[in-house]
Amino acid sequence: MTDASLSPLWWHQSTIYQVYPRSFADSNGDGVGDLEGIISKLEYLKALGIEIIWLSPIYASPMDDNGYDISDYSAIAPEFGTLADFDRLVADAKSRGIGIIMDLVVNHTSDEHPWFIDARSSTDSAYRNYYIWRKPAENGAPPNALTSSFGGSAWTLDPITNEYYLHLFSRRQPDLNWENPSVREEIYKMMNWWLDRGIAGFRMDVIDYIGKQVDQSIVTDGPHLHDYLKEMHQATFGSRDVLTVGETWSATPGSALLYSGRERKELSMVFQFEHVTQQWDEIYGKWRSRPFDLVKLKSVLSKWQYALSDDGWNSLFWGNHDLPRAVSKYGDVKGFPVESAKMLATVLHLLRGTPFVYQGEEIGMTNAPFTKIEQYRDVETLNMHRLHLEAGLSPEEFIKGASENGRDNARTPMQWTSGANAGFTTGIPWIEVNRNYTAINAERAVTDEQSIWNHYRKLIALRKKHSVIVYGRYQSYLDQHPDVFSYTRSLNSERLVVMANFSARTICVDMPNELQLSGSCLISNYNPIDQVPAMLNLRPYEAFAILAETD
Ligand code: TEU
Ligand code: CA
Repeated sequence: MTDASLSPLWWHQSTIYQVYPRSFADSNGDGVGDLEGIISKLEYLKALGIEIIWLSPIYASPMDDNGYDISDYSAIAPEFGTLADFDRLVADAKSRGIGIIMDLVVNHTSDEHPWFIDARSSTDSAYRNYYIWRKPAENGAPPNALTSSFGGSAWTLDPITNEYYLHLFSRRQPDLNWENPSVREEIYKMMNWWLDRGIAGFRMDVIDYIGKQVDQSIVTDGPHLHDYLKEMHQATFGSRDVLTVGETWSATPGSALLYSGRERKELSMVFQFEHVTQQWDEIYGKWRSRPFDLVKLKSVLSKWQYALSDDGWNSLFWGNHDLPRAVSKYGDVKGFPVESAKMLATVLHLLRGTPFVYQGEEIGMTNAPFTKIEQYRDVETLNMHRLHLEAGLSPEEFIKGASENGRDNARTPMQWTSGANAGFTTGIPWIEVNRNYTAINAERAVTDEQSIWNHYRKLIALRKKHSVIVYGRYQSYLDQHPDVFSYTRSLNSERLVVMANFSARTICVDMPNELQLSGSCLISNYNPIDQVPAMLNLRPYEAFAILAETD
C-alpha cells in the first residue's frame, strides 16, 4: 500500500513539544518561568529529538488566564522577558534544528487591551465594533443564555455604556468581533509581523469559535468560520512553509477534513478532543469523571485514524496545559508508573499524525496532589469552585473533581532535578512543586537508559527513521477487547504491529492470524520480542512494536 497522493512536508516526521512558559524554567528566581529559562533548556530538548516547540502565550498580559488574555500582541510579558530574548530563543532554537510555533489567541483579548479600553469608553468609539456588544434584555438581564467556559453567563454588563459585552471565557477576556473586517486585518498584520521574525507557525486557540453568530447562540462552526480561515491563510502563512494547528473542541472527522484537507488552504491539522470528552460526565462534565473505558477510547482514536487516512492530518496527544497528566489519567501512577507511561507513549507515537509531548510528560510527571482550594491557581477552577459550591456541591466533591481533571494538574513546575524546588526556581514558585520531584526529575531521567525519557527519545527517533510510522495505513484489531490496544500500520511491504496492555494484569491474547508476524522489535517496555505468537502473554502495561516484511 502506498500513499502517493500525499507529498511529504518538512514537519510530517517531526514531534512537537509544548512549553508552558510559566512553569518550565525560571532563570531569575522570581518564581515564574521565562524565555531565558527556555533558552537554557534547548540542549535538553534537542537531545530528546523534538523539532518544534509550541510555546503557550508569552505576550503582554495581566495574566488573568496565564497569558491567554493578551493586552498587547506585539510585546512580551515583562515577567517572561523581552522581544530581544524572544528573537534569541528563535535563533538559538533554529541553530539546533528546532522551530518555534506561537500560540495565537485571537478569539478574544484581555480587557486591558487598548482596543477594549477604547471600545468600552463610549458607544461611539472607533473600536466599539471590535467587540460584541448587546443591549440588555427587557428586564435588564443578559441578551441571551450563552454561557462562559469558566462558568456563569457569557455576558457582562458594562456600566459605562450600560450594554453587555460577550466573553466566552473569563470576564477579563472579551470576545473579538470577527465579522468586522478591520479586526481581521489587524490580526493578519500582527501574524505577519511574527512570521517575519522567523517563527515556524501557530497553534490557534479556540479557533472554531471565530465564526460565531451570537444572536443564534451559535459558538462553534459558524457559517463563516472556514471563509475566515481561508482568508487568513491567504493573507498570512499561505505563502510560507509553516505549520498550523487549530484548537477545536468541536471538531468531528468531517470538520477536520475541512480544516486540514490538502486542497483546502486552511490549516495543517487540528486538535480534536473526542477522546477526552467521552470520558466526561454528561451533566457535570469534567468535574465528575466516569470510569475509564478503553473500548470507547479505542473506538474514538480508530475512527479518527480511518477518517483522516486519505486526506487531512491527525494531531496526536494525551495531555496539554488544560488536561490532567497522561499517566495519571490513563496509566497507573501507583503500581506501574514507568511501564504505563511508556505504554501510553508507544501507543500514541506510533499512530498516524503528529505527536505532541506536553512538558514533563516525557519524564512521567503526575497530577498535582492538591487537597485544598488555596493551592489552586487556575481561574477556571477558582470560578467553578465558587459556582459549584453555591449550587450545593460539597467542597470535598469539588476537590475530588479538580484533583482528577482540573487544569492546574499539568501546570506544576517542570521537575528538573532533585534539588530545591525541583530545580525550577531559586525563589518561591508561583504554584507548588509536586513533591515527587526527588524521584521524578529530568536530571535522573536522562542518565537512566531505562527511563521514560529515553523511551520517548527512541520513539521520536523512530518516527524520523521509518516512513511506515509517518505514512503507513492504520488498521485496528481486537476492537472489543477491554484491556488491549492493538493495531498495525502498513506501507508498501512493511507492516508494523503495535500491541499494548492497558491493565495491571497479565493478559493472554488470542492473536488474529494476520498479526502473527515476526520481524524486528522497534521498541518495547519489557524485554524485546521479535515474534507474535498465536497466544500472546502481555505483562502489566506491556507495549511493543514489531516491524515485519510482508509481500
Ligand atoms: O482552551 C479552550 C478551552 O475550551 C478550555 O480551556 C476549556 O475551557 C477547559 O479546559 C474545559 O473545561 C484554550 C486554552 O488552551 C486555555 O488554556 C484557555 O484558558 C482558553 O482557550 C481561553 O483562551
Ligand atoms: Ca523568572
